[in-house]
Amino acid sequence: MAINWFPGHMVKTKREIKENLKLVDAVIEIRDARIPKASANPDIDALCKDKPRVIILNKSDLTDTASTRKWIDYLSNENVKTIALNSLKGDGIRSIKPALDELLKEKHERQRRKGLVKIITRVMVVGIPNVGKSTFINKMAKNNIAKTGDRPGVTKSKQWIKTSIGIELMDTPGVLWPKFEDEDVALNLAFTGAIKDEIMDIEELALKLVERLQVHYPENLKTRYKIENLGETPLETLDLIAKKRGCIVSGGEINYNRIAVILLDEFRGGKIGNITLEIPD
Ligand SMILES: Nc1nc2c(ncn2[C@@H]2O[C@H](COP(=O)(O)OP(=O)(O)OP(=O)(O)O)[C@@H](O)[C@H]2O)c(=O)[nH]1
Ligand SMILES: [Mg+2]
Repeated sequence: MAINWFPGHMVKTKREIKENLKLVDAVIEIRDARIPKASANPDIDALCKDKPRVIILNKSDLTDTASTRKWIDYLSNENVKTIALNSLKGDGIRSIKPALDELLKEKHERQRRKGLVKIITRVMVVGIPNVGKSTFINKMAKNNIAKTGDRPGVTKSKQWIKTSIGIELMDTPGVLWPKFEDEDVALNLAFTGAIKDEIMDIEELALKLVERLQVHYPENLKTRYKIENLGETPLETLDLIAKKRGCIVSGGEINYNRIAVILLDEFRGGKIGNITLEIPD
């Protein structure tokens, strides 16, 4: 499936990240726990390689716990701490400060030796569009300062936000790389809402999602749409789902656009169940 992506302001953002890195002690990279690989921007990896980093697997309320645990083990190392989070509810949010303190232990000790009493940790929050950066920041600040929304591209420019626990957070617009080499990566990003629906063929996208779920999570599809036997092909299954949802126009034709919107919406909202689309290599 061709996704014509025009990077536009994303290029500018990349340059800004480089500049902003000079202003911070650490980086919090937010990924989507349903797609920890596809949601890791390779640019961010390279740009942030010299900074202590916390990787947040956000929206972990939408994934299956066993897979998330595997990802935590897989991604963590000496310089990177990985934490699963539900930023909407705040589950896991209390482990952020200890993780940063641990990563910055030596720096903080140096600062204390120099007589600094009040240590402020400045952190840049980065991640692809729509992963929940602003939601996370609001939770940390116990305040809805940063604007959030259920579509990519809500945050337009950087903004500093203070918390009461000595951490200052820089909210940034989501960055996505300009070209998707791997179709699975592009699809995973599209399924979870990191790419604007307007630039995609959502009927085809919905069909691809059915194809994926039919292989890896057939029971979830059956339960959600009350279907006893899924179709032989993804299209047959999509038709069954459409009929169950009454997406039929006069003459018995299926309204594919309507069922595509419903299906993607329900998947993104976790209504089809706890689903992880990628497992560690
Ligand atoms: N289920 C679930 N939804 C979340 C979570 N965190 C954020 N969301 C939702 O994800 C959507 C995007 O959140 P934002 O905080 O605006 O994302 P962002 O990364 O700042 O997006 P941009 O500014 O567009 O790059 C919103 O609808 C949030 O309510 C989470 O942990 N779980
Ligand atoms: Mg935002």
